[in-house]
Amino acid sequence: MHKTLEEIRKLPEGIIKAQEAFEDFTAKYDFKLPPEILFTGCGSSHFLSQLLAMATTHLGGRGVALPCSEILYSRKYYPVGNPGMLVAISRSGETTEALKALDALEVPKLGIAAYDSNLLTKSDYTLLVDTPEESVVMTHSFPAFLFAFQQLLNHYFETPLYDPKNLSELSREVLANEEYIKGIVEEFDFRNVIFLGSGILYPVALEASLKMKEMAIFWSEAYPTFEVRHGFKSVADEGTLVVLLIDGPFDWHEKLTKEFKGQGARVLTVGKENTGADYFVKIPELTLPEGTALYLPVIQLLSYYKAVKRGFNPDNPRFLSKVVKW
Ligand code: F1P
Repeated sequence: MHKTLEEIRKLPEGIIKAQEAFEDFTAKYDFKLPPEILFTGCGSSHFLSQLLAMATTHLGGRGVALPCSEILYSRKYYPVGNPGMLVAISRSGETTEALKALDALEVPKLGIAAYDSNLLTKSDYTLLVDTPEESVVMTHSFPAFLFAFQQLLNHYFETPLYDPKNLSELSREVLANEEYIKGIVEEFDFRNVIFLGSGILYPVALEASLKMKEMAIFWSEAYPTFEVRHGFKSVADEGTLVVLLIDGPFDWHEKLTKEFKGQGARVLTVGKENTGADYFVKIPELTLPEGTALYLPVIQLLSYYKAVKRGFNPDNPRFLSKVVKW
């Protein structure tokens, strides 16, 4: 079996590891999380930085996210302001740009990694989430890092903590859709895919699009949900799969589903209720942002099975390496 599939399936344990990392962190450090935080990372870790920035803003703080390279070379063009902290995310903890980004700003630094690594050595505060992965692409560590930091946010903003056991169990329910997701890929040989998500689900759509490219070497795009109607939808025809990542559906989601079906595209809705789509994967009843981690295995499995269908080895993706150094 591919290592990548094994790693995707480890999410339930990953959530528990994330909780342990959170508890270790709060036991180790006595500090207050500043309300203005700049988040950074590269690739998947950058999309995660966007999620964490949104989760921070949602709780009343101000989260801004930038890719590491933009912090290094072009930060004057962004509303970086005077952050109280830089949070740098890197699964490996060894990505060159992430290490350099830590040196670029004179503010307290918090590093998040899956390994005891240079990123953590360079950070003032370290969140080590014990989710090392054999997959080249980032899999269960992504939602695990997300959950660990969400707990930190809840702790410091004094909002109720999420229940790790519940989320872990619910992630098993989502993973139980594996055969169904495989069936979609087998039944519909789509030739492009568009991922749509709004708010905190938009970075999930971006991560989904990256997963498709990394694992399946397959063209994919991602948009804030309704933005797709403004020109981009022209590419969606009978060869297209539109993946609609939603929380609660409302009439606009149903209208959008109809619109794409009218163009001949097929729609996969991932959320609490179907929108009249061709395919539907149910995400258990958790409000966002708490339930955000539950969408990740769906988009990871979709990309994994598309890679297998196209004859690629997801454990050894073309032109990619596990750690990007320069
Ligand atoms: C960042 C990253 C991954 C990507 C690829 C190369 O790694 O860009 O997001 O999937 O494997 O590295 P990291 O800084 O999170 O270790």
